[in-house]
Amino acid sequence: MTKQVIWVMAAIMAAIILVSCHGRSRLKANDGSETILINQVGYRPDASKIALVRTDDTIFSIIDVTTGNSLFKGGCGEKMYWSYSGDSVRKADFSALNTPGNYRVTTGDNNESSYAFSIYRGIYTNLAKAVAKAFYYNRCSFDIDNESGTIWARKSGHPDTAVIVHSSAASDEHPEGSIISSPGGWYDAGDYNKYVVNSSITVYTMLLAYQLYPEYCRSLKTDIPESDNDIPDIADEILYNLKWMLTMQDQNDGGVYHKLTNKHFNAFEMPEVSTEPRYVVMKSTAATLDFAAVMAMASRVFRDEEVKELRDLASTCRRAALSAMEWATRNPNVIFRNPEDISTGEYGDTNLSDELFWAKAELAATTGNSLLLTKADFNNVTFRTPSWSDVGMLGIYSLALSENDNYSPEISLARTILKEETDKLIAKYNESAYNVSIDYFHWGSNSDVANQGMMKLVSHKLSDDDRYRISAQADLDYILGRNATGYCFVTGIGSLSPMHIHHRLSGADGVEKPLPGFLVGGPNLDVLNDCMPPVPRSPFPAKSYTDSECSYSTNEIAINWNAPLLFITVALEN
Ligand code: 9MR
Ligand code: 9MR
Repeated sequence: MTKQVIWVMAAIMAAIILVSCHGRSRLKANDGSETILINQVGYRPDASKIALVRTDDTIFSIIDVTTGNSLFKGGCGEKMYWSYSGDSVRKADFSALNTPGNYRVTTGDNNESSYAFSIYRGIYTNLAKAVAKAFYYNRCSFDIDNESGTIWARKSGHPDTAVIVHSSAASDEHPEGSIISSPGGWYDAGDYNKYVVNSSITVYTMLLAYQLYPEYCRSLKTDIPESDNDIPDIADEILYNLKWMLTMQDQNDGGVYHKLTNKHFNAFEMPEVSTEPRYVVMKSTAATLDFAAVMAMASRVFRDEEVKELRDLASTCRRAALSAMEWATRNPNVIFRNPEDISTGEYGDTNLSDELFWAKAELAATTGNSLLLTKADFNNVTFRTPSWSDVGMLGIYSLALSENDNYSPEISLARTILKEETDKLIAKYNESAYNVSIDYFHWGSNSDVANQGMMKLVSHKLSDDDRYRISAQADLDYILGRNATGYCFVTGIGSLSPMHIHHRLSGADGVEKPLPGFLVGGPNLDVLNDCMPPVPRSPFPAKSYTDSECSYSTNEIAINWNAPLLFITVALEN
């Protein structure tokens, strides 16, 4: 036999084996061609449960994975086109099935089958744990030991105890080239730098989860070195970054350095060999206002804790917030731009009205001092789904959730705005073929979905309106696989999840599996040439994703993307 004949026969054999695999009649091509899209983790018994079917079948079944029995049959909804994915889907609603178990969705004569998923109470505990623990894996200046880090144990790097003051950050007390100490905190993303703007929304989001779902957050064990102390693990994790943030404030004037960074993005190497000099760069108004906001929030959340360390920290944070606000009042428009010799992430933002509003709202909610915020402060701010550059809505959350007689009119205005914006999302969700509110796809689109879910859940907390919870569940479903790519977008979770994330720690550690619990940025069309030579990508924004290490615009991970996922996971488990 010639070589070619042997190859052809081997290919036919492989195809036969694949086709005969029980319960999975199609080879999953990992190219967005899955015919049944499903949340690959699963649901609580009382949740709404909807899969999306891409075939023309009008009937679907839910099959018990262990027995092969069909437990539920339903009709698929009407075929609906989604312009963002360029395809049509039908909804398969099996919300009525609430018996705990492990299942698949099948259609037709069971010739199409989804990935497996489960139904039970506590379904999201593993997910919440993984998503929270991802922050631990991204700790800077920290040894990830065998006990907590398992196969991802690694040496510490970037001690950041001798950080150089960049010329852009020079002051009389800290001239260019002088040294400050700023250890700890999380690496921002796939890179090894630390940015105050992005840290702020991240920490706020985690603090809000901790504040709104205290019992669950206190009970969640993430197996970190601090797990045995008397502070809940999520709070310990938050503290790791909060304490770093405090070191980014110049004690002489209250201003906050925008970032702590290498001059340029470094290679995909482990932290301990990544020894280029580190700099603090320029104080900025955005960083200082965001810092003021998150410090005010931290102070409010921790001041009533039993543990004295947390109460003391609350006082420190309050002072830090107030002095930051004073700096920002004196320097209202210091816009950050990368200095010529620095090329790492910019987190540049020219519109600071939302940052100012957020800081005022947090300080008002924390101090109750009636002079800090008026209704006029709401003017000129566009309130919408939050992102690192758009933080006005975070101030709305805090005000809407607070009670203070000094601020009754502002609080009720905040509640109105929150309801209006959430209802807009619900209207979009009701119209959407893919059962989501998202109708824009940018770098980090998955975090926009998660942040929309978070907005719905904050609204649910205030109103108990079940439409909000159901729609937030749909956002989590999207992230966990019910999207146009068919990927569960969280590493280590689900049946098809990213393996080649743009993450220096995962790329350089020699371990095949990426670090678990990270949400990738997700599909968008913002940058199509991050991979060279280019990797083929769909022209449709909701499908334009590639599980390739080079694709920083679709397959990087970031702390501000994980945080809202943690929030919705924790909230939906409650
Ligand atoms: O690794 C960097 C990632 O964290 C950033 O989000 C991204 C965009 O700023 O840039 C990545 O670094 C790339 C750099 O921009 C261009 N040269 C290749 C670098 C690694 O892929
Ligand atoms: O998340 C950021 C995204 O909104 C921007 O479009 C993009 C380009 O400016 O930068 C993203 O943030 C990256 C940061 O600049 C550097 N660390 C990695 C971040 C995630 O890709």
